[in-house]
Amino acid sequence: MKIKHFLLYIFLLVVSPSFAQSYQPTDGNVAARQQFQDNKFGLFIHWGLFSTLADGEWVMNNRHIKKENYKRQLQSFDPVNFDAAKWVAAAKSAGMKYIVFITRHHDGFSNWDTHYSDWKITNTPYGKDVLKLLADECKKQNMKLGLYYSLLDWYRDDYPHETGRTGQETGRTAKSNYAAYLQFMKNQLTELLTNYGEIMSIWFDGHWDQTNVEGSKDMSPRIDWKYNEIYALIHRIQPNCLIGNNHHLSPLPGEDFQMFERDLPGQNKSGLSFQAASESLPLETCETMNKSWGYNIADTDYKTVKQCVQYLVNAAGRNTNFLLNVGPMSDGSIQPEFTDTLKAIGDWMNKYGESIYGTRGNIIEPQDWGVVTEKNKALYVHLLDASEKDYVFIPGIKSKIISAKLFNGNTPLKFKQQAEGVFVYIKNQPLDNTDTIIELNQK
Ligand code: FHN
Repeated sequence: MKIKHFLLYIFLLVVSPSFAQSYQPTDGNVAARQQFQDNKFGLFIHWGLFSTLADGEWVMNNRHIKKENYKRQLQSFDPVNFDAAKWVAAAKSAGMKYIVFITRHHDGFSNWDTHYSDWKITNTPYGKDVLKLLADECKKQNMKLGLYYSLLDWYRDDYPHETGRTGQETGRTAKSNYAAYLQFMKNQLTELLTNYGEIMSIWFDGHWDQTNVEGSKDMSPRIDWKYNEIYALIHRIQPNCLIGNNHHLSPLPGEDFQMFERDLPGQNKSGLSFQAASESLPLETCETMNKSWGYNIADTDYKTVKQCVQYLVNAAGRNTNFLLNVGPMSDGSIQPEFTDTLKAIGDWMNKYGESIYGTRGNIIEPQDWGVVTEKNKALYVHLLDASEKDYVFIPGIKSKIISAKLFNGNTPLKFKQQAEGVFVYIKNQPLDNTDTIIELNQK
């Protein structure tokens, strides 16, 4: 570790605890966390100027495009088929209760009419403030709205690009100035939290640009992001707004929820999730419907409805929300492969949502056969493995079980409760290939 980084790390260690002690979420914030957990399921929308190149949201970095050249896409971004009502309806059709929208991704392009940059949607031929249109529509359709905001910027000179892991080839030569960049972010966040109504969450991303790769021994940041100032500003303007930061680390002081990317808590398939799950904060995991976040014309590796539903159930069983992504096309429409899947998930949620919404997970450890969720007196045993069995054994249930039935059709099931757990007998019962739900009622 360089001496400069070491000193910064020590500084953060000293400063953070005092900040941790000073942040007390308001009652409204605590209630918002619970509401967030009850809602369980949201739509992530990766969309912006990058969508015009149809090669994912990292296209500027991956194709080594200089900002002077990338800038030309401003002329090409004319999302004439953008219809906020359709986006919100797509989320509703899946049974989703919230949307998290990219306000500004790593290419630095702002999807709203910011006063602090010309690099924005209102300077395209389209000219409209899509965030305003989306926020109004969410309000109308009773859909919560969270805002993704990239801390990392491949476009601005004042972002500390010299120490960044990415964005090294966008042609920036001027020296960075974090104080100026921080002020810019504060100004933008103030706009976002002042002009667009109630904001459910600010979803930060990009911290990892200023650390070693995930899993390294030294994960200290190369800059002091001054999160204490950023987070305090957000909570001052909207105390109920939930702050989450996709830094791929354990939660930092001042954060209200923890997110995982392409992993359920406890897994690390993505190589990004070395951090343990918080035991006190709400959890969320996000995943793509194909392999890309932003629109990618060549990516047809679509997940099945079953995969998406099982991911949602697996997340709920781990007390975790699921944020499922779509990357709309540059014309503003969402491709039918995505809307069809959303609708099919919604059909499943219409039948079985009772065992997901408002539940809590981590009742027992995830098992080979699936997971358990709980609401009031009901335990929902989600049997995700449809291979023939005579019984399911649910370990570690301490409460007294008074009845067991198949959720679908209400067929009563025989069961036996012992000190080590509950056996539910399912021989010859119809098993669902996606999720067979057994409802246990507790005394
Ligand atoms: O670099 C981003 C990526 O484009 C996408 O936004 C995901 C969503 O979780 N987060 C970052 C990678 O960790």
